[in-house]
Amino acid sequence: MGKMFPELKSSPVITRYRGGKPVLSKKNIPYDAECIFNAGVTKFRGKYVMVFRNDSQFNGISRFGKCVIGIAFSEDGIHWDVQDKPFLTVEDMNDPDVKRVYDPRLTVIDDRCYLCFAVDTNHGVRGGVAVTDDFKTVEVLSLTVPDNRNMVLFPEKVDGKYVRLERPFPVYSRGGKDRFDIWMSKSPDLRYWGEAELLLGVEHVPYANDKIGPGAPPIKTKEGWLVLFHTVDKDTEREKNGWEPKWQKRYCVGVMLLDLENPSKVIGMYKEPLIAPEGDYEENEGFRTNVIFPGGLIAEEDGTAKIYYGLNDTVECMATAKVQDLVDLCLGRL
Ligand code: BMA
Repeated sequence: MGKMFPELKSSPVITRYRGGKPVLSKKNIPYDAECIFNAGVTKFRGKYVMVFRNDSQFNGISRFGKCVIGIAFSEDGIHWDVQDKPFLTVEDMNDPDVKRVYDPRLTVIDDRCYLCFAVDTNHGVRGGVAVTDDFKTVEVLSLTVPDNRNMVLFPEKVDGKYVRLERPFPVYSRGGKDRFDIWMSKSPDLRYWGEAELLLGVEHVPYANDKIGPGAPPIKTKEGWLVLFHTVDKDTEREKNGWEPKWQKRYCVGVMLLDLENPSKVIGMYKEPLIAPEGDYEENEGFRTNVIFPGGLIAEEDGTAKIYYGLNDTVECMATAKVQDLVDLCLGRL
């Protein structure tokens, strides 16, 4: 199992919006909704856009019968106008092999809005890249071979190529256990992906013992690409929690900085969690417990960062920080 990490705390540079209470939850959704979480958020043509995962039709034990990707718009990134209909559903994929679409991420590149999302199929989990200009029609550009997910796109080409972070989960070669890392690959056109290389392994994160994966799409700063990722530590001593019969993982947010010209080079990483689950609401309530799952990072003109995260696979929350503080944490200045 490896090392256990009993106490993990969030960095003091983080402020939880409304003390950690949701910015979006099932009560805001005009259709069948139970758990609203793991959203992707970006700013597109002057408006904030959020695409979120909505699980519904809970079986009372551990599974949901339905999962769609909903959509909401906002003028301020805080108050959300949820659209009447979901943005993307299994039916939209027109592929009988697809069973579920979820965990969307958004990146604007050259005034087009790109979506990365996870696609469960009868033959494994595939990572999708799609594009939209109007949030009504979506064109799927590529789907990975299984098993891969948690993909995020960089907001511009680097050295002439599109870049993404991704998280394959090779169980067979890793002893049948979770032990999954963050990878990077590149593309000339967002359809054909290659030049895959390992970016960050679980062993590089001092407070993870299980798996890590991309979280929010990277943002550009003067000193490097700023990346929020998720980290998992597992402790078999953890009891049943939340609505699930057994849940022994804890998800935190990590932060790292990648070289601007050569993003496969990690130039700094905060050695502790940026955000860790704390307090009763985060540690004991919801479908699962102890899950902070980042999916959106927006840098505002005043130097503030908005960090969007799914909490406990149940609601969507937000925290703020100064972008410079996040960079300074990565570079060991704080
Ligand atoms: C991961 C994914 C996420 C989820 C997380 C915590 O494996 O399924 O969608 O938020 O587990 O349950």
